[in-house]
Amino acid sequence: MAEITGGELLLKCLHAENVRYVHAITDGTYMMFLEALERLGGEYDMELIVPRHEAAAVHFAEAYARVTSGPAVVMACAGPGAANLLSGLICAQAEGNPVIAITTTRRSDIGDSYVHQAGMQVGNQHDYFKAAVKWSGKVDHWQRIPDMVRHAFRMAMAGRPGPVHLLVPQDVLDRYGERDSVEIYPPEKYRASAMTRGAADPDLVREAAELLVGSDLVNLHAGNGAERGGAGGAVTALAEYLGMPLTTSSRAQGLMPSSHPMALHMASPGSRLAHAESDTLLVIGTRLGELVGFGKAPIWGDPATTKTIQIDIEATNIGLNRPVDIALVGDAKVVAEQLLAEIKTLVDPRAPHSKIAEYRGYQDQWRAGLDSIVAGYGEAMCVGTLVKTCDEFFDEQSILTVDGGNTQWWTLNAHFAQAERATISSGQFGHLGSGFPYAIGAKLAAPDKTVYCITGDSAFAFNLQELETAVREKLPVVVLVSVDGAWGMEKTAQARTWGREAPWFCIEHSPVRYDKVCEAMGGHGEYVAKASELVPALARAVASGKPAVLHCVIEPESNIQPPGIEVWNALRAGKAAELLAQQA
Ligand SMILES: Cc1ncc(C[n+]2csc(CCOP(=O)(O)OP(=O)(O)O)c2C)c(N)n1
Ligand SMILES: [Mg+2]
Repeated sequence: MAEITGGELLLKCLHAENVRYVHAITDGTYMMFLEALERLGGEYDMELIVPRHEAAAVHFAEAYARVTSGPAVVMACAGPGAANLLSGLICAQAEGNPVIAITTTRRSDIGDSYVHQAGMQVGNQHDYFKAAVKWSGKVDHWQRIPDMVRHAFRMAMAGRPGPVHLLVPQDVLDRYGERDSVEIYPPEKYRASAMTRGAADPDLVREAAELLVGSDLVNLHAGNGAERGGAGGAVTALAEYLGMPLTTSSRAQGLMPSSHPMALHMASPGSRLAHAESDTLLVIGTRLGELVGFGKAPIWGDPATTKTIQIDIEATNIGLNRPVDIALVGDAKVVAEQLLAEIKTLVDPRAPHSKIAEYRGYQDQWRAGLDSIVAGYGEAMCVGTLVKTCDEFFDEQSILTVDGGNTQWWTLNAHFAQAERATISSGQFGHLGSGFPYAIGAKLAAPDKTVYCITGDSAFAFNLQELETAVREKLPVVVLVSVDGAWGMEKTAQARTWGREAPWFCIEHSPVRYDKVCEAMGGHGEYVAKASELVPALARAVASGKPAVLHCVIEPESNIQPPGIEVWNALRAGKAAELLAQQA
């Protein structure tokens, strides 16, 4: 007979999920959890990572989840700590990242229900989390901790992953109970996502295989779900067997290495032609959202003539933006493997479709255009200079995190990803401030990989206090800050809507030396004003073994109409047809 606190019980439940890090700014309301962590953390291989802002902690956890394809945990205190988590969680919800957020309240006798009596640090916490996350629950009793933790992980990981919230009042954590009166068991016993990867209906797989084999040109288009499912190898093998051009959403870049002769860069005209000209679309793990014109013609073939097979683990994603002919509900990797096995029973391998070389030809021309923009700046720099240099400097397994307005646009357009789960950005939510914390989370998840971040200067400043966290935790990430001294993308918006800039928008920042900020926080700083200085500065940054910031001076003019922005302008204005006509 042994009594343990609610704090220890919570810790044991997280340990059952093999939680490695708890990201949290500590607080008096959960001292019993911290007491247990101090005592058992070594044995359980669980550590506390203390951020300098709770929203940044959520971004750490998001990136950790992306790199590992598993859940990640953040914790925050009653009231303000919980409030700060919210913006990060709203981002995680948009990005589909399974972050388990645990917040405390003050003791139940002075907690949320008494907010009108002016309790200190109380608020309608449960209510405002409910709107922000996939699922939110409150633990009312010591005995219910294991059930509620299990459900939190179950909900976070089921179907399309997403953040969840679990509220645990301080008195529930403080209370003692009999250890043996509750059961703790591993995720394989309670959540489907840990037990089975989810295969699709074999009859439908057969039907899909027949449709694919009977089609001339198939565009295999993969997204977030394929990346999350670690489906790169399976999807590549499938594309190779039938000789299909492979395209991806921006977040699945690198699923098939860009160097692979059948891969098309998401921003290249080759990708858009593959979408438009194929007889059949094989869509894996993506909702076909706004950034690809919602899967509609003329960016994509007309559904009346172009067949669509959609694979998704989330049944509610089927047919979301485009009517489908065959729906395969299941895990991207498993279903891609099922499909390939079935196809092998029908046909021998096929040579790459002749259209692929044509599309790659357009892609090469487009890429040469990007290169000449970069070369045109000479010793001056644009974001493309940073991206091209980093693509050559860092090894192919390195993880790139991206943030900023036009800096992000430039980077995702110009970067040629070579590895899966190695390009991380808030592509769906466009959440400024996420990129640098993403680098920290990625480094925690993959300590042996090089992690670097290319970020706009404004975006970086949202969470640059986390340099101190990176220094303290000895996480040597390299941050290239693209300094146009402005909220560059807002200049684009002004040009688009007003045809002019408006200085009262405070679009220009006062000068800040981001390299010096990093030095002041104990990291390594480099000031880079010329293209030829970049590689030596990167080499010194890596050699320093510390978190490093390269203050990269870019030409402000180069950051107002970045390459590819015309695609976004056309999509948002409903003028995709005109764009395609121009490119024809
Ligand atoms: C948290 C947040 N606030 C505001 C915006 C709107 N916004 C989008 S891009 C942008 C400017 C970004 O500037 P910077 O990070 O310096 O990148 P640049 O465009 O200059 O390359 C703003 C304000 C946003 N996406 N996210
Ligand atoms: Mg900027």
